Amino acid sequence: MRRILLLAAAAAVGGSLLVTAGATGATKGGEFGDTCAATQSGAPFGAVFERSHTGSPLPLAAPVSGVLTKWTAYMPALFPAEGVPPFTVRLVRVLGSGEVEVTAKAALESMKPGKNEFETRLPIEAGEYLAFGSNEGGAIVCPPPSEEEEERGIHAASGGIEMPLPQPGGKASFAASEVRVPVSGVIEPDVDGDGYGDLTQDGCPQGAEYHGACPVLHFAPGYTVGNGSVQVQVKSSLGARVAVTGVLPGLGTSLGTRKTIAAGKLTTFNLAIPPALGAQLRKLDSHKSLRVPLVARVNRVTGNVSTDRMTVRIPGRHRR
Ligand SMILES: [Ca+2]
Repeated sequence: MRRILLLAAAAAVGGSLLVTAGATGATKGGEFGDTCAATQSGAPFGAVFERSHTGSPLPLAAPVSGVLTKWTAYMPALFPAEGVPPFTVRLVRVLGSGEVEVTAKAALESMKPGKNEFETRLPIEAGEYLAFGSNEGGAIVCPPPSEEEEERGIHAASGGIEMPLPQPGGKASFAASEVRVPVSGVIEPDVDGDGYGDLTQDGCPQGAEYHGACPVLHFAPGYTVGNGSVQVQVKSSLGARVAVTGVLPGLGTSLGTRKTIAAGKLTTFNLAIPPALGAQLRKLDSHKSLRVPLVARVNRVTGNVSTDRMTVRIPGRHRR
């Protein structure tokens, strides 16, 4: 007993290290499917998807759009080691009475007894279902509600798809069934729309062009003020399209330029001094200077993750 308690505590600590508070809520919101443990195989379909089940703790259809990042199959505790073909899930959308379209398909996986968890990365739309099956037929399912459960008003509705199962983009007819389907899935948001789940798969959910870390930008501390321009240098941790801009306080005008820079190399940006700024500088005593705040920003990365800031001082040009 003591051993079991210790293991449970270790699992709780491990779990809390892996998920942040925000991720927990989002992951919970994105769980769907049925966690019933399969007890029977050989349902006369290639794949089955569950549409409803009275009192189901989870929604059966995808509750939100995003990326399917994980799917879990709950196999019988006693399960033959051999002779079971690999299984997978297809995402299906019900088109009308008795027809589905397959929108995506995960990799085929070998099943072991009990809980089987698999990572995946499939775009999913709200309302789609997980259809569980193998390429060789003989779906593994949970039994339909018992007579006694039906008397208590518990019903299940599912759709059975016959062989051969369609590939993504294909359509198939389905037959109504009352079996339950032992698979659940986790959906993560994909705000940048790059097909990587923003919580666990996307190192840069602020920009669709980056899936690892977002680029990190740095201004070199020095800069040069010329007659018609200001030169600054910027370095990026990754190749990136970078814009350097400055807003001139009180002038309502801005300076800026953009270029594509290679990873890890200081690159010069030449910021032309606009006429309005030139005019102001000619009125400003040469022993004074104008402070212009600059910001470097990676194109199409939102927020402040891929930005750096510096202020340049541009001396006045009025000599008495
Ligand atoms: Ca993403």
